[in-house]
Amino acid sequence: MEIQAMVTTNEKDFEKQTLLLDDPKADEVLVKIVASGVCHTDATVLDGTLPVPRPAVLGHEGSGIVVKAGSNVTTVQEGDHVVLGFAYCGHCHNCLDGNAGGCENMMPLNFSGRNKHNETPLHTHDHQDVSQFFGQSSFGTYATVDEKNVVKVDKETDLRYLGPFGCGLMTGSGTVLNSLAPAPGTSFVVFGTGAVGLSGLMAAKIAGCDPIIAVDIHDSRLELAKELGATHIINSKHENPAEKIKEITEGKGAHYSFETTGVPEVTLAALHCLRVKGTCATVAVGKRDLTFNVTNDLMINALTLKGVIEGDAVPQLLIPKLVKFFKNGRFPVEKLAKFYELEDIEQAFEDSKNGSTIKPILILDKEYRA
Ligand code: CXF
Repeated sequence: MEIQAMVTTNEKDFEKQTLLLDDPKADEVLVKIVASGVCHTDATVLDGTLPVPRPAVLGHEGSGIVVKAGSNVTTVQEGDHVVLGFAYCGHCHNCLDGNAGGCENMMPLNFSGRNKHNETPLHTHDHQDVSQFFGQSSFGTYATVDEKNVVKVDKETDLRYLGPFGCGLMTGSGTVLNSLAPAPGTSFVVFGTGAVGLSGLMAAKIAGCDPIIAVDIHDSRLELAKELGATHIINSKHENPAEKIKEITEGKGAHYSFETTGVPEVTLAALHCLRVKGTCATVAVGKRDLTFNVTNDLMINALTLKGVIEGDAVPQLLIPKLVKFFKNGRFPVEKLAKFYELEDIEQAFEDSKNGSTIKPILILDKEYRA
């Protein structure tokens, strides 16, 4: 079928084109995309930090409605509302162990441009392959995806807000709920109050952390962090975060820190603010190297520094929980989101980069009504 998509070519970051999309195979689902979040990882593909073969259709925070399900598909049917998650193999050790975020095939399945059949369902009219991204490519009006990429959600919830649950918001909340798994009453610090950091903060509140400390360089974001549950805020332009955090935690330091910026100096601060045996989780994609002394900055305080992908989550387990939290007001994503038309994609990326919008969401189906 023909679809409209924003194509990333060698010449242009985004060009609206008509493409051909393959019908779903037996284990695949055709989804009409309603909306798609814009995530920092899309931008890291544009700047070459995490390359994807071009031409490509980016976008990996899609939400939509099932149009057709392949003959072997059992978890969704035509008309179901779905959030699209990342691609995972389902058969490696980590997938079988309940950690699809740690899928051993994560990079080829999500960044090579091809799916598990080593194919892409996207083509130009002159039969050139177009890379599929994260097994979905949600900057297009329809997507043909593997069944494991779709998570059924209830029909009452406004689908336009749910796409980011498939990546950024799952990464932030899953890192806290699954990976750090803090006990109630433990201290938590988030460095960076973008969509990932704030979803980690909301999850820390759900988990019962206290204190919850947010660190950033923008006062407006810190105010929002307070509204969402931060008990303390620190503008690291004006205060030394590690010293201030020690003060707040009676001289001991925090049990947990969550690093979302990718800035080496910030990562070091996220280690230095911890108490003995504390843990820092990082999810950031950054370009610059970090130099640190393994003995003094890590070992001597028995610290753990761990990288986390996609919140150590199985999307089918975490996303429905997040939707429940969204509906009962404990995960107020609407406070982070701003809607854009697909044609304004460049503006959406620009606003995300300059910090004026925390989570841009592109509307692909203008007719959709919640
Ligand atoms: C990505 C981050 C880089 C590794 C794969 C998963 N997460 C979200 O965009």
